[in-house]
Amino acid sequence: MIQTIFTQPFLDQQPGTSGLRKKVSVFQQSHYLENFVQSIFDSLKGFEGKTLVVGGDGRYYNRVAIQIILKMAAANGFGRVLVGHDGILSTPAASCIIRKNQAFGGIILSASHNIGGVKGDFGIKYNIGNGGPAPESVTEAIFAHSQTIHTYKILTAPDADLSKVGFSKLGDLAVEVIDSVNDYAQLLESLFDFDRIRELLTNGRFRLCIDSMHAVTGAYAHRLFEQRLGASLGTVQNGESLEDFGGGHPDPNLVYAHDLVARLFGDNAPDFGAAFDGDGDRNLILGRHFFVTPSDSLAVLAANATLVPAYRTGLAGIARSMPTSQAADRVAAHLGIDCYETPTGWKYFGNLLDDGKITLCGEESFGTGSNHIREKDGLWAALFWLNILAVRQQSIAEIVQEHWHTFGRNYYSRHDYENLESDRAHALMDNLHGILPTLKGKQFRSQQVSYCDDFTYTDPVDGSVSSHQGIRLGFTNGSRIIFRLSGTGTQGATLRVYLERYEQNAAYHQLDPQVALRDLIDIAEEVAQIRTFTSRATPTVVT
Ligand code: VG1
Ligand code: CO
Repeated sequence: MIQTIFTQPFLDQQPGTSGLRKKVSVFQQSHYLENFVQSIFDSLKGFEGKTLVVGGDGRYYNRVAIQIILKMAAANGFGRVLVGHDGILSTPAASCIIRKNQAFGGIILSASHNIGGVKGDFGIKYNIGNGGPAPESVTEAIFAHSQTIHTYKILTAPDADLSKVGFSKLGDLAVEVIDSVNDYAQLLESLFDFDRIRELLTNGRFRLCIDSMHAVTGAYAHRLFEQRLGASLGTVQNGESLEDFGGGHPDPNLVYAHDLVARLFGDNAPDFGAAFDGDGDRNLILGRHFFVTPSDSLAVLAANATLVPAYRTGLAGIARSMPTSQAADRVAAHLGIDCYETPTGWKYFGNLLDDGKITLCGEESFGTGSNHIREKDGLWAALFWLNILAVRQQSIAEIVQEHWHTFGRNYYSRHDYENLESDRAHALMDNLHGILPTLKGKQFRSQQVSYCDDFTYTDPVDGSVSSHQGIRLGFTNGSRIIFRLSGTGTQGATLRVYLERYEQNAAYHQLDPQVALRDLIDIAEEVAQIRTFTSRATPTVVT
């Protein structure tokens, strides 16, 4: 029976950089999830009888949320849902499945790299038919609906059995439980030279280590690396997916991927290491005693793309988010292709990919991807690197250093100040806004300001405008400092300070980025008065 339930709006359901993310306890309030799901459906038109893809990263509350969503999809008139086995789909796999089945859209349950478990975070986002995150126009419509919602529709029925692959019915809704890995693994296999990668991984010399951080990629990594590519059993560590990610923070960076970092920087280290985040869209790439900065990773992949079967004929263009370093721009200039600068968040790449303007894109926040799907893709990035290594037969360090030699090096670092009092973080940003007009032409230490603004993006495909996307300070020598507040946190505010300096002379390429960026770090403090506003002497996370 379809029931119409009366409810009252929650006023805090505004999606952030990537969907709605809140503490599990917030989602557990009665009607909270239902209100948001109904607001999604109410913002869409023409889905009657169509297919919806549903899956999540397996964190706590995933199972409960999926049952609610299925019953609401049934009550609202969807014809079919494709749901991952046990409710599991990595974010890139969900994107792949939406595209492959020409679904109307998908609902992905994840708070990505945020901690999980009963006391952790939960999240939900809607992806459109191209497989990518809904554009701002859609997320704003969802938010608007959530402000006035007074009823939602749900089917009264027993839970669907998601423990077996196969077909069942919920009212008139066809429920198809699909293998979480198959289609996605097949897609990746069609892009890369698996024979060559297999040769590398089984030559008896090359050693790799994959860290799934007890998050969603466990099953995917076992299947791809150990079963399909012949890597030895045990290659994938922390491969068992857990609802609380084993108590860890599934964020693949130098701080939180400490197990992997210890191995790759320890004695007798492997040749290659990769880690992925909670929902499998981020990647960390390490060589023996070598960290590849995500911005450099995008640039190196672009420069070597023709070594990979899927990109053999070259790239249409490249895009990077605004705070991502300009290393990729240099490769684009060299290749004679366009490079686009978008706001932070994968949703802004969708139009460029759909329109064929770009082939590769990436963000400094450990996200890299291509036109094969419409989400960033952690395993894809690791396979891309392995394909390059298999062809070039050099180490990661050699490849990156050669890259710097050819293109120069963009020293880069991001300093995060997490869990600040929201008012103080906003006061810091307001103060920056206030002084923006006075900064142009000013000299700070070795650097002179050539421009300063609050970044506004006009989408070249549909002309939509997104403003207030971060404060940029650009210097005459190409260095940059960017300030913005995170849109994915669930507690207080997080200030992100992005620092970039270009160095062409190969003789200087071996500096520690924190040393190379010293002047800019000091200027950021001087301009934004971070200590005064936040009472913090140092960042919480440096990547
Ligand atoms: C962060 C990153 C951004 C990324 C977003 C979603 O957003 O900076 O680059 O697209 O997370 O990634 P913010 O607003 O906190 O800076 V994920 O893997 O959390 O879906
Ligand atoms: Co993620």
